[in-house]
Amino acid sequence: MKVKYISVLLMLVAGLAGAAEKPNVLFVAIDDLNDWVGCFGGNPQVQTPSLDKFNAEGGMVMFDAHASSTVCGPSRSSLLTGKYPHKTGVYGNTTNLRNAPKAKDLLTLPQYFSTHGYHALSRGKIFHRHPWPGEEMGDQGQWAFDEWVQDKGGVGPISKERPVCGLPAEPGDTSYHAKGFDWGSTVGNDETKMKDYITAEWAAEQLNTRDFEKPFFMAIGLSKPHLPWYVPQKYFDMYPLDEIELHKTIPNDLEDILNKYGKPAKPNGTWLRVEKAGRHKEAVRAYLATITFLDDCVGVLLDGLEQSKYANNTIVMLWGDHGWHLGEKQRYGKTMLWQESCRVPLMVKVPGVTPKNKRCDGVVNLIDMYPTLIDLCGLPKNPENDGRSFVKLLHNPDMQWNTPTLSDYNYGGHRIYDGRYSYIVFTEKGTEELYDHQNDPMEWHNQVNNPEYEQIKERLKVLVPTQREPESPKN
Ligand SMILES: [Ca+2]
Ligand SMILES: [Ca+2]
Repeated sequence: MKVKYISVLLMLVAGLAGAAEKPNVLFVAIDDLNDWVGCFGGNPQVQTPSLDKFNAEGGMVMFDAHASSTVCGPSRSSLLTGKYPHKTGVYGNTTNLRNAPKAKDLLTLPQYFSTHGYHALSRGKIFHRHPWPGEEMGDQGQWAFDEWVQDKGGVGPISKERPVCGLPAEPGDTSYHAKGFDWGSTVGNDETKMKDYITAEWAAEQLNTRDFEKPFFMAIGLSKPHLPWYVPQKYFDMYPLDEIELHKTIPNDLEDILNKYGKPAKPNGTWLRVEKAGRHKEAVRAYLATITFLDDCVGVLLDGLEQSKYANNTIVMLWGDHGWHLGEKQRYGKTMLWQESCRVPLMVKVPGVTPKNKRCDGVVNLIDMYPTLIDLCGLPKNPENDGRSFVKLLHNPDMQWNTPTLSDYNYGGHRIYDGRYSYIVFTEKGTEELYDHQNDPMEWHNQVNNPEYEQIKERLKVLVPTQREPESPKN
C-alpha cells in the first residue's frame, strides 16, 4: 500500500514537472504586412526598429515563407485548421470554416493547445470575422479559445471627407478598394488610442501581472497595415514624400500573362486610378507609415514579454497572413498567386534554440506553423495536418529545406514554389506561368512556353492537387 502511495505521488510530481516544462506560445498575427520589414529587406526605406530588434534577440527571419492562400479568410482558416483550402472548400472571405462540411469538425490550433493542457487566450484578429446568428460582433473565432477578449479602440482620421486621400473610385466600382483604399492622419496624433496599441498593451499587461496555472497559448492579432492607412501624422512625417522611392517595375510586365479566365492580364482598378492621379509615392508612403505604427505596437507587445517572467520559456511565432502588391504587376492589393501576394514575413523565436540576428532561407508555409508549434511543445501529432513541422530547420537553419510548397487561391488556382521556381496554374482554363527566381526575382519573365524550362515545369506540375473540394456555403 505504502509503495503504491509513493509511486502515485512520484507520478504526480513527475506530471507537474512535465507541465512546468512545457513552453508557452505567443502567436502574433499581422494583417496584410508584406516583406517591407527592415530585417527582410523588402524595402530599404522602411523603419521597423522593433521587428529588427526582435531579430537581433533571436526572432529568426524565415525569409522564404509563403501563405497557403492569399487573402485573409482562407489564409487564416487554412493555417488555423491545418488544412489547405482545396481540401476544405474554404476559398474566400465569405466562407466561414464553421459552415464547411470538411472543416467544421477539425480542431483548430488554439483548440488543440487547449485540449492538451494549455490555456488558450486571445485578443485581436486571429480568425477572419464572419456574420453569425446570435453573435452581435460576429463570429471572430471566440469559440476556439478558453478566454477571448473583444478588441476595441481606434481613432478616425482628421478629415470627415471620404476618401480622405481625395482619390475617388471609378464610377460603378463597388469593390472593397473603392472606399477602403484610403489614407490620412488621425485625430490627436496619439498612437496609444489606436486599437492595435491597446491590444498590444493588454497582452503586455497579462504577461506582467498574471500567474498562469497552465502553460499558455496567447494569440494576439494586430490589424495594421491592413487598409485604410489612417495613422498619426508623425508616422507620415517619418517618410518625406520627395524621398520616397518606388519599386522598379517594367511597363510590359503583364503582356506575357493570361489571367484565370484565359484573358490577357490587366492592371487592377486601384493601380489605374493611382497611376492616373500620379500618386504612387503617396500610396507607398502611407503603407510605410502604417507599417512603422504597427512596428511600434509590436514593440509594446515584445518588450512586454521581454520584461515578464515568461521571457525565457515562451516561443514567439509572428506572421503576416499574405503579401501585398504596391505597384508590382501593376496592382495594389493581394489575392494573386505571384510572389508579392504569396510571400509573407514569418519570424520565430525559440528561446535557447534560434540564433540572434539570423535569417533562414528554408522554404516554409504558414500551414506548417500548426505542426511545428505542437512539435516544439511536445504535443502529439495531429494526423489532420497538411503542413509539416520545420522544427529540424529551426535547430539547423542552414540545412537544405526546399520541398516544394503550395499556395491556393479560389477554386482551381494553385502555385507550387520550391525556393527557385514558381509554377502557377488556374485549372479552369488551364492558364499557366513559370518563373525562375534565380535570375528573375520580380517574376517579370514568364517562362512557361520556353522549351528550356519544360522539365522544370513538368516536375512542378505533377505536384498540383488533382482533387478539389467545391466551394463551401457562403455566410
Ligand atoms: Ca490579411
Ligand atoms: Ca511579364
